[in-house]
Order: sequence, then structure tokens, then C-alpha cells
Amino acid sequence: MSRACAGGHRSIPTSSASTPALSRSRRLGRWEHIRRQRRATTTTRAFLKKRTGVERDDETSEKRSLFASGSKRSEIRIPGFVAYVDVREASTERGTRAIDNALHAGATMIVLQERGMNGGVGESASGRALYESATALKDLVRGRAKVLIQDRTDIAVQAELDGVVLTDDGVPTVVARKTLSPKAVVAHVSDDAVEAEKASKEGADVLLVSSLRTLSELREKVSVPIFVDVQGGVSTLLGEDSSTLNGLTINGANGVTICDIVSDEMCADEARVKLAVSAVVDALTQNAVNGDSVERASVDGAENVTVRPEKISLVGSKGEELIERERELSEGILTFLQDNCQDLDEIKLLVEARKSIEDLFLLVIVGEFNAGKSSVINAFLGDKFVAEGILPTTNEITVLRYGERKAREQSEDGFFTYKIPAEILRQVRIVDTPGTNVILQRQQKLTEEFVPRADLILFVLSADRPMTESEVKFLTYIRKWGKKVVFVVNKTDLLEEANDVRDVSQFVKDNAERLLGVNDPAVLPVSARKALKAKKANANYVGTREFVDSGFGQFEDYVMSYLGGSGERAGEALRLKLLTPLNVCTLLLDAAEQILETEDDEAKSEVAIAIGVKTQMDDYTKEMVADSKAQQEATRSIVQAAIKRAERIVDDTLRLSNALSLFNTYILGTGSSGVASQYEKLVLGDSEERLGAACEEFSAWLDRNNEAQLQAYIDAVKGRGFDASLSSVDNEKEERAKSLSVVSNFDHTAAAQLLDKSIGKAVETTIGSAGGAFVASFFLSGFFNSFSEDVLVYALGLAGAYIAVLSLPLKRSEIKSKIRRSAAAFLTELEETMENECTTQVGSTTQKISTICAPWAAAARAEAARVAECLEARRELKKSLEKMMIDVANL
Ligand SMILES: Nc1nc2c(ncn2[C@@H]2O[C@H](COP(=O)(O)OP(=O)(O)OP(=O)(O)O)[C@@H](O)[C@H]2O)c(=O)[nH]1
Ligand SMILES: [Mg+2]
Repeated sequence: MSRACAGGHRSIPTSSASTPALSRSRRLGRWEHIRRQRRATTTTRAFLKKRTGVERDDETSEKRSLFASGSKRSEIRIPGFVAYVDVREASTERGTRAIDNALHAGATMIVLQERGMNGGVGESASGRALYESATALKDLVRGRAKVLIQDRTDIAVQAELDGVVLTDDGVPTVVARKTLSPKAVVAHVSDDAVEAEKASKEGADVLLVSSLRTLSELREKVSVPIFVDVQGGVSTLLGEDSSTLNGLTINGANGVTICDIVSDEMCADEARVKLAVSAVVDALTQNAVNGDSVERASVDGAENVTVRPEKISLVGSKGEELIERERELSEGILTFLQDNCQDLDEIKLLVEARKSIEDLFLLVIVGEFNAGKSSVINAFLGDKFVAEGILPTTNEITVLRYGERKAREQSEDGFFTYKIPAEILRQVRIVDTPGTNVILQRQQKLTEEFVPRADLILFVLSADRPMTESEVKFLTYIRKWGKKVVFVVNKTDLLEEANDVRDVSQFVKDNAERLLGVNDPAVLPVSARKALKAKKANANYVGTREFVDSGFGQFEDYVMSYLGGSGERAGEALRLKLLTPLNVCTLLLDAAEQILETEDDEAKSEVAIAIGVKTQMDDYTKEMVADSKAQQEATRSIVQAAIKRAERIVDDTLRLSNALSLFNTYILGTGSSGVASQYEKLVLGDSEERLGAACEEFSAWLDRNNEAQLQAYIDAVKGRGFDASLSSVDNEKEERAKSLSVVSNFDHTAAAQLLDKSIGKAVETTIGSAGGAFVASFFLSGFFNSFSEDVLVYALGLAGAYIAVLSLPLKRSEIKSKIRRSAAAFLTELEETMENECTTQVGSTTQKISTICAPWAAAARAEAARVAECLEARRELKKSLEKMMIDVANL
């Protein structure tokens, strides 16, 4: 019965065709929603990263930050190597090989530049070409180094590059800084030290210079990394002449630049590039460790250091035990945070704070620009060690500490250390910071980032503008870190009346009380200018009028009382010192709580969703079974139509008007053939083909829905970073279209014969009997003589025939119900088979889905358990921390 399969697929025009699609999208909706939601969270990335080892590409959201101005400055890996590549060569075979080699050698940044057709300024590439080249380069680099573009901030934004390199002709650094995301790298390339320094002040993260001379000019002025262009590229670095490497080392370079890696023949050889870069990295790393080149030109004024040295010991025997406890506790907290909150940038603060537990007391001077911070430090130390100026002057964090000879060095974190032979610096480190409320964000950030390290903060205000809005804001930020703040109202010489000094001091005190929530904060009015003048004028300055007027004596006494004095502030320095890491711990643990709470919510919701898969599968099964009924309707109506046709044949055939032909066909066997010959044409028609097509469509419908359902879960599970490949489940195709075989197995010959036989039998018992009665009366009439007797006999014969013919409708309905019975049996078999097919295949799909979801569900449960454990561990750490803080307070 191959005809049944010959027809093409038809879609079934019933609601059942659209229902699965609708319900499918409804089912998918929840998963899509969850995926979108998860993409938006940082903690999810951490969760997925942990599970899969890969970071998702949706890194656009800013990490949370404890710093007031948001995220920290961008970080550049140093010592490093910057490789330039021309836009026209980046995608060539030679270009990609050179880039690959540079990456394998450990390039920090790859810079796309446009050098024109002949290596100089020439025909410029179109925006599209630049964009395409930039995205292709990004794909090639795959996060192994930062990808930057020269002077095209617009392309950097559009192609989502890591940053931009600005030339002196490019947009000002401050403009690029504002255009790009805070995490973007803004580099500046120039050989003009003044321009480079300006760029650094405006927020450049890295400077690229082309000579050692510019490097040495800049090194003492800027804290950002400086890369130097190596003339001759790899050959120079591998050459016998070590003067370039020495020059880089001595002048404190942070890396080298190779201006055109494609033209540099040596860059085609991976081994050579690696060798050259490792020579640079080794030399510069060695330098950083040994500090060989850090001592540079002395600064004038060492002779006049006039501080009053006092022997101060911060750590008595009492403190030893607390320090030990603090070290242990902070190590526990650090490990906890590193293990569970990797996304928290500020963990580094704790690392720093732990390092300085036993270092000298750290006095940090902060305040708005021009308030006189540097002047206060100079007056304290007795000479102009740090620069003062009417414009924003201090651009870098400078830690002043004791040194036999004056020397400036740069520490790993980019801050400067300035060694001065001032005795007081044997007891305390003093930090000069860039002023706040400056137009350049970088300076503000530098100071903000340093605040958490401070043991004591000297907040310097200018007497002629005490407590500006920005000072209030900055104080609020400082309070967050739990810092002890001493207010220094400087420039009191600008106030004419003594009352004014008192009023200003009171004003500062009132506001400080309100803002910091402390009673009676220390407010010390001074004139740094007068104090320094007095100190410089007379070695015995203490009793001089100018020094007394400056108020600096009280200020110095106050500071000294912290540093180990025996009065009311005895032990205060140790207390503050111990509190510094503890305050950092408190903030980090609070931030960790927020992160973990979010993770907890997400983990719980994941578990709930994972559990919900079972319900979703049950719902899906129910919906599919219900929808399959509608599909079966189509087959039912085809069969019904065939039944009707068969019944019509019965009606049309078994009629008295057909008596003669029926008599001939079925009784005498001499007439035309019976209904069997017309079965195909009149009963079957195209119903077999239509049934076959309906069964195939049903099967395809099942496949479509099951595959879509399975795919939706595969996507959802994959989207969560788990293996959802079908190889992990039994993907054997089920035996399809069993219903089709029911249709094709139906024996139409037997059906045709049965119908024919039934009609024949009916003819026999009706027309045959009637004919018999009539013939019998004809013969009987020959035995009777009278006409009346003949009439009687004929009448009797006719009555017999009439009675036989009367049963014709009865016979018709008997046949029809026989047809209906056998059709019903067929339909039942067909529908049962379809239902079976549906439940088997849906069951197999849901089974596959459960198998695919199982690892994710298990991971979700494990994650929920991990987060719950973390929250508990955090609570315990917080308890120990609080106890430690009480012990420190009672020291
Ligand atoms: N009249 C007067 N002027 C002072 C006093 N102290 C500092 N100045 C002046 O105030 C200006 C700023 O002083 P700096 O010490 O550079 O101020 P700063 O707070 O370090 O400024 P930035 O480094 O820009 O943040 C300079 O011109 C100083 O001479 C003072 O006691 N009296
Ligand atoms: Mg300053």
C-alpha cells in the first residue's frame, strides 16, 4: 500500500498546530528571563567562572566599588612590551604571525595604528576599514593583551577595544578619559616631557616615549608606567651592546615599545621575540627588586632639617600579642575573601594593610587643592621638601620616610617614596596627597585610594574657605573607612582678627562633629607659612613670636602626643595602627556580605528553577497529550468521510429499483460485477493518502515540539556554562510514525470483499427471496384451473415477495452498522497508536531534558550549599573581628 505514503506533508489546519508553538514560547519565556537576569550580575560571572573556567563576554557592568569615585584606575601589566601594528597589515598572514609571536612573548598591549600607504602619513583608511581591522585584531588577541588604537577614540568605543593611544595631535587626554569607560586604558605617546607630564596629570594610565632622555626627565615627576621605544626593535634588545637595557633599567622604565612588529624581520621569529622580551622583563624586574636605580638626584635643603626627635616605640609587649592576633585574623579574612569574593577589587587594600601592620605609623595629609597640605608638611619638617604652589601642585601620592640621603623612588603600586634625612621620619611616615576638588578625576582617585591605608588623617583646610561642599563630601567618604581625623585650619595669617580664627575653628569643629559623629574633634589652627619662616630664620625658633603666632607648636605637640606620648593619648598610635587593617576588614566583610547575599538569592532561585524542571516536564507532557487529541481529530474526520461514502454505496446499491441488476449480479451471477470493483473509487477515494499525510504530519509535529523543547533546555543549560551536548544523553531516534503503519496495514481488499459479501447476502435474503416467492406462485398457478385460484396464488406469491423486499432497509442498516463497527475498530487502533507514539516520544524527550539538567541542578544545589557555608563563615569572621576591635579599643 505504498500509495498511502506518496502524498506530501500537509500542515493540519486546526488549532492544534498553533497550540504547541504558543505553549513552547510560553515555556521558554522563563528560561530566557533567567538567562538575561543572570547575565546582568557580577556574581553570576564568578559562579560560572568557577564552574567553567571562562569569563563570559558580558563584562560591561562595572564592578562594585568602595571608592567614592567608582572603580579604580585601569591597571597595566608591567614590566611589559607594547607592539604596534599597522592597520593595513594587521590581517595579513605576515601581520597575524607577528602579532601571534608578540602575544606568545607576553605583549602587554597591541596598538593598531594608521601609518598611511608608505609607512608615513598618506592615504588614510576608512572608518569602516579601521573598525573591521580593530574587531579582527580583538578576535585574534582574545584577551591575551590589551588592544588599543592610536588616536581614534571613536573606533575604540565602537569596536569595544581596551583603550586608546593619544599622540600630541590627538584629543586631550581628559576628553578621551571622559569618553571611554573608567576601565579603559588611555595611553599617551610623545617625546615631549612637558606634554607627557600634562597627559599624566589629566589621567593618562601609561606614557609611551621614544627616548631615554624623556624617560629620565619624566620618571621623577609621574607615577604612571613609562614604556620606551627601542630603536632597532628586537635586534637591539638581542644585540651585544647592553647600553639600551642598562639605560632602561637605570632610568626606571616599565617596558619597551616596538613600533612596527610587522616590518621588524625579527618579529617573524617567535623564539627571538620571546628572548628579547624576556631579556627586558628580567632586567626591569631585577631592577624593581634590587632598587638599583632608585636613588636619583638629591633635592636641596637637607641641611636645615629641624624636627624635634623623640624616641617612640609603638609596640610594647602589650601590643605584641594583639598584633599577632590581628595578623592571624586578617589572614583568615584575606583567605576567605580571596576564595569567595574574587570580584572585590579592594581586597588589595587588605593585602597592603597587612603588610604595614608593623611598619611605621602612617600620617596622611589630605584636603582640597591649594589648602596648604604640602606647606604644612614642609613646615613640620622644617624645609621645602615638597613642592608648593598656587595651582594644583601635588599630582602624585608621595610617602615621606627616613633616609640617610635624599632619594626618590617609585614603589610597585606606582606611589612615590621620598627619603629624607629628617629624624622625625624614623618614627612616622608622612604622606602628601594630591588635592581633592580638582578638575582631574585621577588625582581625586589617587587620594581616595590611599585613604584606607592611613593610620591618622590630617585634614587640611584653608582658613579663608573652611568646609566647602567638596570637603564635606570627602569627609563623609573618610568616615566610611572609620578613620581618626585631625583638622588643621591653615593660613590663619590671612585672618585679621584672633576672633576670626576662633570662629572659623568653631565652625569647622561643629561641622566635623555633625559629619563624623564624634565629640570634640581636634581642630588646630596654624599658619604653615609663618611656622616655616620662623624655623628657617632661627634654629631656636620655639619661643619666637612668629612661631608662637603660627600656632604650629600646638599642632606639633598634638601630633607628637599621638606618636607615643605618655599623656591622655598614650597608646593611641598603636590603637590607630591596629585599627587600620581592622577597619579595612570590616568594610570588606560588609561588602562580602552584600555579594554573598546576592549570590545566595541567585543560588536559591537556581535551585528552585532546577526543581521546577520536573513540574515543567509534567505540564509539557499534559499539554502535548491534550494537543495530540486535536491532531487525532483530523484522522477521525477522514475516516468518517470514508464511512459516509461506504454507507452511501450501501444505500445506493440496496434499492428495489436495482432489484434486477442485483438479482443478476448476486443471485444469478450474470450481471455486472459487485461493489468490490467500485470500492477503491467510491469508498476509499483519497482517504488513505490523506490519512497517511495526517499521520506523517502528526509525527513531524511531535518531532518539532520535542526538538524545540529539548533545544530550549540545552540552550538554557549551556547558557549556564554546563555541558549539554546530546552525546551525554541517549539520542537514539525513536521509531517514528507507528500510526502510519496502522494505516498502511489496513487490508482494503478484505474490506472491499466484506462489503461486497454483505451486500450479496442482503440481496440473497431480500431480492432473492422475493424473486423466489414470485417464481413459486407462477408454477403453482399451473395446478389450479380457475382464474380466481390463480389470482389467489399470485397474490400469495406477491405477498411473499413483498415481505422479503420489505426487509431491505433492515439489511441496509445492518450492513452500515457493520461498516461503522469495523471503522471504529480501525480508528481505535489508530488513535491508540498515535497516543502511544505521543507519550513515548514526549516521555523520551522529558527524560533527556532531566538528564541534561541534572548536572546543572546538582551544581545549583552545591552552589547554594557553598554560599550558605560562606555566609556562615563570614558571620564567624565578623564576630571575631568585632571582638578584636573591642580589645584594641580597650588597649
Ligand atoms: N597665606 C598663606 N599662604 C599659604 C600658607 N600655607 C600655604 N600657603 C600658600 O597656599 C598655596 C598652596 O599651598 P600648597 O602647600 O601647595 O597647597 P596644597 O594643598 O599642597 O595644594 P595641592 O598640592 O595643589 O593640592 C601656596 O601658594 C602656598 O604658598 C599659609 O599658612 N598662609
Ligand atoms: Mg601639595
